[in-house]
Amino acid sequence: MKKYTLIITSLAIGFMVSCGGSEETTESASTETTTTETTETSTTEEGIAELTIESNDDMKYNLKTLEVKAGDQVVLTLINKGTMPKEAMGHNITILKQGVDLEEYALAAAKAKDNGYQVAGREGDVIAHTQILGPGESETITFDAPEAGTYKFLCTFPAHYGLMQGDFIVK
Ligand SMILES: [Cu+2]
Repeated sequence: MKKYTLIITSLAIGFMVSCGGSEETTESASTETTTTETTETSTTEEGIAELTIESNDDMKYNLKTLEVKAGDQVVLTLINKGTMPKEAMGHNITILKQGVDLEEYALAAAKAKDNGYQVAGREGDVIAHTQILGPGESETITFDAPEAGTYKFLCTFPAHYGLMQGDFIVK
């Protein structure tokens, strides 16, 4: 635990140094080596798929596909990088079960503001979803990957699904 704290601290210092200018190049370079090792050990744990997707004010995700393995525990984080108010440009990620019509679900969800833009009574159509996130907010959801196949994900904020959708692929 103590070692971990030290690594984080040196990481932060390294970051500040590298932002400060080019004088301390040698020092920040050696810090980066440590950082890489830490990242590898924390994300390659067997059976856990850690994924991060971002949303923005252009009504877009930064990824079109998310891929995991059947049987994985999925730890999915949505980060809303936008700055516009939640009421105007909020985002979520909603992963639908197979056979659920994306457009039809999106249109029904768009009317469900009081339910976080999810359709009440149709929880069985959804594998997992985050809440609607405002600017700078993030949320991590954890769920078991469904059986192998291609599933659809979307943002259910009104009128977003046209641009904000993609494939959640389970191999
Ligand atoms: Cu959205």
